[in-house]
Amino acid sequence: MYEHAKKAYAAYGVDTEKAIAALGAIPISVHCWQGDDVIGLDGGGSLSGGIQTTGNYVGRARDFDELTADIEKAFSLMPGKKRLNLHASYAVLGGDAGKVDRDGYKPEHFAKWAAFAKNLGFDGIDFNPTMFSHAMVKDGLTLSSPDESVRKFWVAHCRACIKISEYFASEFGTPALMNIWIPDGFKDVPADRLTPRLRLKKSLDEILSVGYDRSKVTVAVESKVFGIGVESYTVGSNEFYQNYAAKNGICCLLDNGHYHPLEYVSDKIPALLTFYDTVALHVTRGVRWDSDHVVLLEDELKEIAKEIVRNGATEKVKIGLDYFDASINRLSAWVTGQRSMQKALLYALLINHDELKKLQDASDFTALMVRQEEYKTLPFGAVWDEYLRREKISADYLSEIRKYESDVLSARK
Ligand code: RNT
Ligand code: ZN
Repeated sequence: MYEHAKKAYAAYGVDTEKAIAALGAIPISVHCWQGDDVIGLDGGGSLSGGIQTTGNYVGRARDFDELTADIEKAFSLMPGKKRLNLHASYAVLGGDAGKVDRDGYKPEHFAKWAAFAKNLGFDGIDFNPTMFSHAMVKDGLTLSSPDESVRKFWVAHCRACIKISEYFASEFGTPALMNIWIPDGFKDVPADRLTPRLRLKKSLDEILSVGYDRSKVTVAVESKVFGIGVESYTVGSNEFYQNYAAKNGICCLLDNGHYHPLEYVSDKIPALLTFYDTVALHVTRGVRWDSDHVVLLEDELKEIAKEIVRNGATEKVKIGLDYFDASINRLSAWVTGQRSMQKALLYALLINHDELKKLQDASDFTALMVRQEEYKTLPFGAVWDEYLRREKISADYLSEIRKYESDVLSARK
């Protein structure tokens, strides 16, 4: 079947061998937080900050050993190059538990993660300050808080996180992305939309002044349109962060659940690539809202992948995953989402973009439409199966996961 597919694609001027090789080299940063419903290990206990997991499927990972066991199993079923995306709330505090708070976290609190990820051959670790699920989130505010002790606490946390990101970059020899997302906003109509943003700007300035090696750490800022309980105003809006990033030489992170449902993040990628060397993504699937459903091979995901591939931006665009489903087997959720991203990238790599671009420039929109439709029924699945075979990954992950569920997860009650 692969030989047949190879010929079918060759007729379009597409080399399936090149596509397979290119796919294996594109890193995907896989989030650790699908395994435990974004609870973390540092005592937060429950999720807050306008984000939510729903469902109560058996087997949530409750500690470092369970979470790493699940990551090891799930990641073994994911093809391609993988990075681990960690949140600060996954600190392994050991004897420092109860003594050190998030403003004092150090690389040593993440040494176990670095060792674990190295052992499994990950490309690197990306990092995120955790500014939710914590007592110092006051009235829903962090970096934009009018309470100086709150604002300063979170500035210190982010500064600490930059140092931890730098540590990960040094350990792995690959740059780490450090993404800042805050829940700050208001449920109802605010009286002042400017001052909180001025405070957020000041906080970001103070964070970046920590002094760090920009070749090792890429700081990103993630905007959002609204969250649960903060529907009327979000301090870290799209315009706010895009301007901040542009003026300060940092990176924008686009989460495709964070815009109005009629906006497309696929279209925002080339807009940002016009101006930025690096663009970061949180790939998710919003169903009617920012619901963070498991990523599936849908049209918008294919469009996102096309924008990365056809603009030669596989190194510029940092692909990260961000979804959390607690209503189904969490490992299956993890693997399905990661494989969907890989499939979308492969789909995009199996298109003769030069030909399509020429048709566009020649205003031959008739042929352009016909060609694009033809790609949809080419034997994509045969190339995908061949890719999995070469990655030594079984196409069937469901039975592996079911076995893990009965052997390991079902005992977690
Ligand atoms: C929330 C943001 C944020 C989080 C993770 C856990 O709306 O998308 O990225 O989902 O950091
Ligand atoms: Zn996100």
